[in-house]
Amino acid sequence: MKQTHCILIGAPVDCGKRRRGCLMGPDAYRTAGLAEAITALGHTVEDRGNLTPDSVTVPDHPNPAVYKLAENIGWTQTLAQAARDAAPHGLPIFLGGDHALALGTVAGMAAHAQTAGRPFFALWLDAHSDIHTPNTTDSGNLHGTPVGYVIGRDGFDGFPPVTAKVDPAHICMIGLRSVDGPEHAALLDMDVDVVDMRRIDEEGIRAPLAAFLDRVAAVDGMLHVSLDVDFLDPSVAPAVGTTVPGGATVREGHLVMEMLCDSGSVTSLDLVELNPFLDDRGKTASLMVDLTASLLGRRVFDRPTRSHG
Ligand code: B3U
Ligand code: MN
Ligand code: MN
Repeated sequence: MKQTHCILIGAPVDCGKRRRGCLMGPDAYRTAGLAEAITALGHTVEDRGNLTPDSVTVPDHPNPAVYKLAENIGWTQTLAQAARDAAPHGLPIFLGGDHALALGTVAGMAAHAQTAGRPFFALWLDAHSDIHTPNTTDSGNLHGTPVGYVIGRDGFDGFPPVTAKVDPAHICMIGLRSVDGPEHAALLDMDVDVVDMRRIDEEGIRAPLAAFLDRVAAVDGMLHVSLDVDFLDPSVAPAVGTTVPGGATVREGHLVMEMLCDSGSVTSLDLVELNPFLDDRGKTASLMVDLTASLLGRRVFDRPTRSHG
C-alpha cells in the first residue's frame, strides 16, 4: 500500500448511550500501540490529541428519552469541523468514543468529498443499523442515530444542517444482527446495501463486500469506514456495552480490512464503541489495532497478484 499520512483524532465521546467508559477509548488505542503499528508499515502518523466538544444549549426534546442532546450536538459540530480540517492532509482515523461521534465525522467527510468533487460512500461494520432519529429511538441513545443523520432524515432539530447528504445507495452495512422495528421500516424504504449475518453465512463476507468496493472504485469514490467493536463476536471483542452474540470472526474481520486495503478507496476511518472498562487484559483494543494494521497494509504472506476480484 502506498505511503499514507495517518492523522489520529481522539474523540472521547461518551454521551451517545448510558453505560460509561468509551471516553477511555482513545488512550486505550494509544496504549495498545496504534501509532507504532502504523509507522511499522512505513506510513507516517500525526496525533492531534483528544478533542473536546463545543458547548451548546438546547431546549428539551419532545422525546423525553433522548439522552444528553446538547453534548451530542456539541460533539457533532466539533467533529464535523475536525474532519474537514484533517481530510485534505491525510487519512483521518477517529479514535472513539461511542458511535455518536459518527454524526460529526461522516457529515464532515461527506462535506469534504463534495468540495473535492468526488462521490462519497460509507461502509458500516456493525451489529446495529444506527439509522434511528431522535424521534424514533426508544432507548434515547443517540449512538443509534448517525446513519439517520447523515442521510438527512427528519428529526435532528438543533443539529448542524447536513450540507452534503449521503445517498443511502452509497451505504453498505455489514454484520447486522440487531435492528429495531422503526429502523427496519426505514431500511425497507431505501437502497442501503444490507449484509446481515444470514447473508454472510449464505454468501460469505467476501462477495458482498467485493461488489460494494467495485461500485466505489467505478466512480473513484471516497470511502469512509465506520468500525463498531460490536461488529465482531463478543467472544473475541468483549469490550463493548452492547454485545450481540453471533458476530464476525477475527478471520472475517481481517479479510474485510485486507480487501479494503487492496481497494485503495478508503479515505477515513472511525474506531468506535471500545469500552476499555469492559476489556479483558486489553484484548479488544489490541484486536482493533491489528485490524487497523490490516487495513493499512499488514500482511502475513503477500502475493503480488492477489486482489478481491
Ligand atoms: N438499536 C438500539 C441498540 C443500539 C444501537 N446502537 C447500539 N445499540 N450500539 C438503540 O438503542 O438504538
Ligand atoms: Mn454502531
Ligand atoms: Mn453496534
